[in-house]
Amino acid sequence: MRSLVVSLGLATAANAFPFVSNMDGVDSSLFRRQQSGGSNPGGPDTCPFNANHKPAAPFNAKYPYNYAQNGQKGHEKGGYQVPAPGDTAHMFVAPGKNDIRGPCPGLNAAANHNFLAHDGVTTFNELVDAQQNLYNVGYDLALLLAALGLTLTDGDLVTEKLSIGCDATTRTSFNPTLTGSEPGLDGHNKFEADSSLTRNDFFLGNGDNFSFNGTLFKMMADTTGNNFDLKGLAQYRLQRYNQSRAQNPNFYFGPLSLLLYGAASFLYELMPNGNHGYAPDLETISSFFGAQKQSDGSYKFNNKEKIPANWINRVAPYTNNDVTAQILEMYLLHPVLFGGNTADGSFNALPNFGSIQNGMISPTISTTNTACLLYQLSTQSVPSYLNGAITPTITALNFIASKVAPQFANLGCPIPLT
Ligand code: HEM
Ligand SMILES: *[C@@H]1O[C@H](CO)[C@@H](O)[C@H](O)[C@H]1NC(C)=O
Ligand SMILES: *[C@@H]1O[C@H](CO)[C@@H](O)[C@H](O)[C@H]1NC(C)=O
Ligand SMILES: CC(=O)N[C@H]1CO[C@H](CO)[C@@H](O)[C@@H]1O
Repeated sequence: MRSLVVSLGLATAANAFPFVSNMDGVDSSLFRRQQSGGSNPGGPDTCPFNANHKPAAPFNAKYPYNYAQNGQKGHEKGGYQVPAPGDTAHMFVAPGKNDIRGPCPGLNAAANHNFLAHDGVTTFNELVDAQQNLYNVGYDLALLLAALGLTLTDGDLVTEKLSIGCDATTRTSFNPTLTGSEPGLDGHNKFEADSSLTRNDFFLGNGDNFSFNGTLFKMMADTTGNNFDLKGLAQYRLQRYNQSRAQNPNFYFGPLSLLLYGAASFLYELMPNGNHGYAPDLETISSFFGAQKQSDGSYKFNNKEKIPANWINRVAPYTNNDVTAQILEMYLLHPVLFGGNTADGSFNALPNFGSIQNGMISPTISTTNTACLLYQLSTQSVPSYLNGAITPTITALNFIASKVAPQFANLGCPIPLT
């Protein structure tokens, strides 16, 4: 009943990474390092438990936002203030010690404003509604991200529940014995990847790759000149790639890392404030990230990932096509090799995967490949670290087929048969 199979067998490894089978003494401890079970950071033992789970606050007739509810398509018309003046149901409430928060500032802020369940145990429908009502994410992208969240992290495809941070299997799973653990968004190398903007690499953080790191936030602010735009973030992503590749012996930059470019685009596409001329400025970005500047110029996390005051969301919906275009543009400003560091200290390029050929995305990538770029991540076996692959199960493919595929069918993406 697990939504994904992480195959670690050598046969699969040899398939996904032909060079692995030629390597002496493949270190099998590398397999285990990705599991954040038990009392490890992100594991179930230390994951907060809120006995008083309350679902997200839905919109109401007085404060309708984008009219998105029950996972359905809303109006896709932004340009309004969030939270609406007077709407106490979506006021900021800082997370308590029993609330789960994770690696995504966008979802953390949504939970702090009750657009997602405040305890951080959310559902597919809440994710789809919140993205539309709060950020004016287009329906197609809202569906894709929510589906990736559920399937790539072993969220529960029966209850459609997902933890936005650590392992909360006892609350997300319909039957923990059958499903096994559902690690939530903290789960490494599925959705959570190395060389994030403000999170440590899994290996460098002793397994904590989801907490805010103020040194990295400062580096991002400095590199972009406090203006978190496409050019600046492209440069910063290159710096982070270089840094991880040089310092993290277990660095892995696989196809899912494409999502990091997508997330970086959210800073200048989804977070900017209409009352600031939609500039991705320091004040706005600091508020969403909960980054508090100290008197010595450094940054500390204030545990208040918050929609800025008097914030007006974007006018046009941010769609699949929009985010794909930004991912490609940002990557192509500073193209880097996909692949990973290996035990012998060398770097191995990723074998061909979709639009990634010879370890790179070509600037002449075809229109179809472009459109299908993100869809492939949800429907194909994705190389996950050097000796494994994440293979969607039939259940996951069925889930994707019912939720997401209709949006892609007419783009000509290969729809897998289940
Ligand atoms: C269902 C929808 C979403 C899911 C499942 C999701 C999940 C994630 C995950 C797992 C990460 C960590 C990736 C990594 O660093 O390795 C992440 C990062 C990020 N997300 Fe989301 N996200 C969603 C929607 C959003 C939205 C709507 C926004 C913006 C408003 C957003 C903004 C960001 C940003 C800026 C980062 C980068 C943080 C950093 O690297 O420091 N996300 N998201
Ligand atoms: C934050 O990131 C920097 C740069 O990678 C690193 O040196 C530092 O140890 C990290 N801090 C924490 C608290 O993990
Ligand atoms: C990243 O590394 C490449 C190759 O080593 C180098 O050419 C480039 O200058 C580096 N860039 C940054 C921003 O660190
Ligand atoms: C296990 C571990 O190293 N945790 C650290 C990760 O980073 C945060 C800050 O970003 C620290 O507070 C943790 O101690």
